[in-house]
Amino acid sequence: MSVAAHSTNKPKTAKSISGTYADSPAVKLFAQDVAMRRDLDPEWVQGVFSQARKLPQVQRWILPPTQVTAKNWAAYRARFIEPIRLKAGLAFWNTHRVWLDKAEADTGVPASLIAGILGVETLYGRHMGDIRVIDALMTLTFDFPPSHPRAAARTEFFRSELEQFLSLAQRTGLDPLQVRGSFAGAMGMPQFMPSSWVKYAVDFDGDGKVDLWNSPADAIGSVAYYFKGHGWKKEMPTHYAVGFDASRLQLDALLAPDILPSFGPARAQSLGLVLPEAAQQHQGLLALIQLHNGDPAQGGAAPSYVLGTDNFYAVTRYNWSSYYALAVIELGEAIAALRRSEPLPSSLAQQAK
Ligand SMILES: [Ca+2]
Repeated sequence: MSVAAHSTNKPKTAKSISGTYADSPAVKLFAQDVAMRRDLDPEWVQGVFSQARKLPQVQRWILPPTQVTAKNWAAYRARFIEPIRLKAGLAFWNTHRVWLDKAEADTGVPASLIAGILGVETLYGRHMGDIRVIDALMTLTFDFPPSHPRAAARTEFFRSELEQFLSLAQRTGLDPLQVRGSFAGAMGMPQFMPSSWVKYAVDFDGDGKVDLWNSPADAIGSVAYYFKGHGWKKEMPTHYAVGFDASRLQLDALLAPDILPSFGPARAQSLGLVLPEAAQQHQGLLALIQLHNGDPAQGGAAPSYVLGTDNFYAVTRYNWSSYYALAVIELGEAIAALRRSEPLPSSLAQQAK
């Protein structure tokens, strides 16, 4: 009997169980623990866990890229501020302007920022992810790749998200075996992780349930409340343009705190920055945000710089990247300009027609 023939004669049950978590003692122990702490039915929790599947592709996708290419703001920006997203954003804003206006009035978070987030995250609900969230979160909790540089901390993070996902499903009547999202477990038009859903998601259209997949109103309101919860300051700009006085520039000192606003306008100027009038009057601290445009040694352009405020920092709480934050902000501003029928920068005007 060949090996192949032998393997096809395996009992069917063995095949159906492989790649699941049904027989894992660690999972059973965790199920009991979660059920007790979260006041859930232990049999229900174990039943859900035992139907989850380990996804090897999730283990691969969670790893940092092996080939590190130089960061490139111009290229990153071009991925998001492009004709399809601009058009979809304009249509979304026109269709749902009542909810965007209400969100801005309730929280002070600009409609443009909300439109920018939903555009960058999912192209206004077109790409919300089709991985079962339970499979993603179980894989990242019980089979997180040990080669990841922060494996222990990330495992802990996903364990907590898994718990909150179950608790949320139980509370809201969502079927945890049906819910789909990104490979990291982010859900709906705004790609909320379970913990963000628990803390910030709102029933903005008042139909009695929070639905971040099918209710643009709920998605809009939830993004606004996410930023309100992360310290959004009404009327404050996200960033200013900035120049340099080469004669007294201390770039290392300015870049040391990274994206965390750390310098008052006077201090920023003493370290060699040239601030526009509005930034000189800014009430609060500023950060010098550096965005690389490829490796200058390989023919890349010089970096781009902006002065970030506390509100720029708040945008990075959605996704911890200054490139992400500025893309979101600029996409929202470009759509706002389209709504006002203002001419776009020439690079976009042709494309957006
Ligand atoms: Ca709702």
